[in-house]
Amino acid sequence: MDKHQLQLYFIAGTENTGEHKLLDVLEAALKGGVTAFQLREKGANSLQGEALKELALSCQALCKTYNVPFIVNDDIELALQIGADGIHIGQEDGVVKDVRTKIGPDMLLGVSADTLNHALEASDAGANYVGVGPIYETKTKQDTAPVVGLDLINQVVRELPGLPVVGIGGITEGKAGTVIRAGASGVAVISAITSKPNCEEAARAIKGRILLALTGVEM
Ligand code: FQP
Ligand code: MG
Repeated sequence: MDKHQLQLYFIAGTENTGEHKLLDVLEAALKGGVTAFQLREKGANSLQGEALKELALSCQALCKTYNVPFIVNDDIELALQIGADGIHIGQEDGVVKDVRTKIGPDMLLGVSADTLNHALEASDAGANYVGVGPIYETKTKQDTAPVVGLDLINQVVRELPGLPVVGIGGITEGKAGTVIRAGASGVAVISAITSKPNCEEAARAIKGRILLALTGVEM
């Protein structure tokens, strides 16, 4: 995949924004320059079945108008059913090689890695990128592994130079540049966008930090 598509990877579901607001927040984030979107519908009140499929189709259509890949979290069947651009799975969501077989060669496959070994395995099994984290403490997700920090990004980039890495977990506008300088191709955020009153400006500000760090000018 083109690693530039991972520069600012926005993740959200209705628990992060409220059901009626998700599409508004997504559109604002897209206007602000996010380069990928992952629909992560989780939590006690999460949409299921037809309602989830309709939401996914709306998000997909919106992403398409901005030419941004639409990626589904966890739900391989849904991703296949609607022809999503990609699927993201964690270590507990399936065997990476089996998922690759199921989705075929063309759909993007992202895999969470909280060790170097996870990243090596994911790469071997046909992952297009790995999500490495949590880089910092986060309150958005409850069941996170201990913080892995920037060292793991460094390590993965060194050992697997061809595999794009996305940093995730507790990344704010102020920290985005540091994550990029550690070698990540991009950063993934939820609350750094959804918790802000102006999501478009929040996205634009983070994107600015990322682009600056990628040019190396500020170093
Ligand atoms: N990295 C990324 C990405 N997206 C994610 N959703 C995760 C990591 C976490 O399965 P997982 O994946 O450990 O937890 P959950 O399914 O609750 O999100 F790289 F895409 F930013
Ligand atoms: Mg998962």
